[in-house]
Amino acid sequence: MTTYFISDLHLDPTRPELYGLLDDFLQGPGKDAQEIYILGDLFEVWLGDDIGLGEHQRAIEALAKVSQSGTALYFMAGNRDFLVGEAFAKAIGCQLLPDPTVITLGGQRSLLMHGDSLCTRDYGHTFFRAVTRSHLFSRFYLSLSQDKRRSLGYGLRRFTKKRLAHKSYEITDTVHKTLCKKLAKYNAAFLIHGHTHRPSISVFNVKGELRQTFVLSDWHEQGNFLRFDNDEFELHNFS
Ligand SMILES: [Mn+2]
Repeated sequence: MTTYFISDLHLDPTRPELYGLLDDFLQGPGKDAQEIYILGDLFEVWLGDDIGLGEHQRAIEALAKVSQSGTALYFMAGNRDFLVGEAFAKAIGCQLLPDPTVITLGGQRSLLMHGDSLCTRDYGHTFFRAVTRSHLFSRFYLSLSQDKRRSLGYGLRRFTKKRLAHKSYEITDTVHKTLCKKLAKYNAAFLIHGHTHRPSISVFNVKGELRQTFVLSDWHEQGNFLRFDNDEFELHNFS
């Protein structure tokens, strides 16, 4: 079984080259994928399926083609596209996954997350996450007109971008203690996540057992993926 993990493409209609990079991945390095896990922030912003499916049509069609050809697609939402819904899942032919999700890789329990919930030093985001990830919030937001959702959504993005520029490296990074707690709680050998845009592979000891963490990169001039096959992980950039 050849499995790929990608995240943080931040697809944005004002940056068409990113859609090109997704096409390159699906027709290039990801061509032999039997499974593709998308671990959040596939889109820079998702304002509801009715808006998003139109705005990101190019990516929707590319992903639908892949699932139609027999590759299993899985999608976990990130902090920018958490309003992805059933219409999106149907359009690309994927299964929506909760955050976190445990899967088995080479017989080992593997924890998949977007990663923002590991940044527990970022109180601002932790609060924002708690408020916006409630059913009440999404019901309210999705009941607004498309125009209202656009102005609120883009306004919020401008606000969070400005805030992020003032946050320190430590605040926006994952917290080691939180990470260890999660690995222990889910009894997982591996943790795979994105969000921080700080690609790395690290090994450490949690309660006497070695655990391994894989952090995916965001996509800009280059794309990035983690590949698992024959009990081996490879973290790669491509362009
Ligand atoms: Mn994120």
